Amino acid sequence: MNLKKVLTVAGSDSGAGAGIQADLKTFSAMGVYGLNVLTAVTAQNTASVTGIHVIPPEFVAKQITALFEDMEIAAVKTGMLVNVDIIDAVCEQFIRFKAENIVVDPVMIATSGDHLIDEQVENFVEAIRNRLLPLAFIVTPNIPEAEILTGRKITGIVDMKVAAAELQGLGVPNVVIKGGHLNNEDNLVDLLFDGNEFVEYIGKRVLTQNTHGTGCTFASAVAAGLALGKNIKDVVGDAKRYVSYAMEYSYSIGRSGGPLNHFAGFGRLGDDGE
Ligand code: PXL
Repeated sequence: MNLKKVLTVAGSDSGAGAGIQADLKTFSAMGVYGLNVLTAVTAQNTASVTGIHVIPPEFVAKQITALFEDMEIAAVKTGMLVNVDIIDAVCEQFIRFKAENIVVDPVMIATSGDHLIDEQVENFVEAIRNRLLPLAFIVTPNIPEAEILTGRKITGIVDMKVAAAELQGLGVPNVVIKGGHLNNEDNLVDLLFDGNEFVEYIGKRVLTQNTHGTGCTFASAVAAGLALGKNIKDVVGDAKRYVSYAMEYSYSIGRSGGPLNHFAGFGRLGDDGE
């Protein structure tokens, strides 16, 4: 059977809009088999994160080991990694099992503004830059994350290119910076740098407050595309279109930003987001 297996190493969102839940829905929608390793369980709804229960790093490693010992994994996505000890444990297992097609979503702050790391930011950033990124195939920061990772202010496409080139210099072959947080126009630009050229993906801004889980969904769609053997330029374009469509038909549930409709376009499930 040629079913591709894709692993997410991330946190659980009890509201099921982001984290592991968004990742598994994305994998299912894209026709790959999703595996999941939990780093943390969050108590959260559409409005805020009210608690984080961290999984011990040894147990994160144990989950990864159980999966790689059993099957071939075509791509891996990392999301909420919480602290440096978990980053180290995850890197160690990725090296041990020669994990391929690693997609790093450098999650630090939730859409709601709540912190998802339990660590000094400088130490966390140092571990992502120097230990995780050299193992990765692509990193997918949004503007605030790219600013934290590079220490540079990003106000437009020129700054995005400088930041992307700097991150690529850390040893990750591909960098995509998502431009959604530059809220100056109707159109927004995501930028891919593959070490040779910059590719700009221009999309229409989807006017919705239901953006919970967009970053997780984008990175998971990238991982699924890589697992299916597509080239990186197509993978990024497809992931962007997938997220936009899921936002267009998103669900207005809860009192704040609702979740995406990961199955928009799948017949009745995607009717109207009601
Ligand atoms: O979008 C970042 C993110 C990642 N992981 C978990 C989250 C969120 C945002 O809410 O809850 C578990």
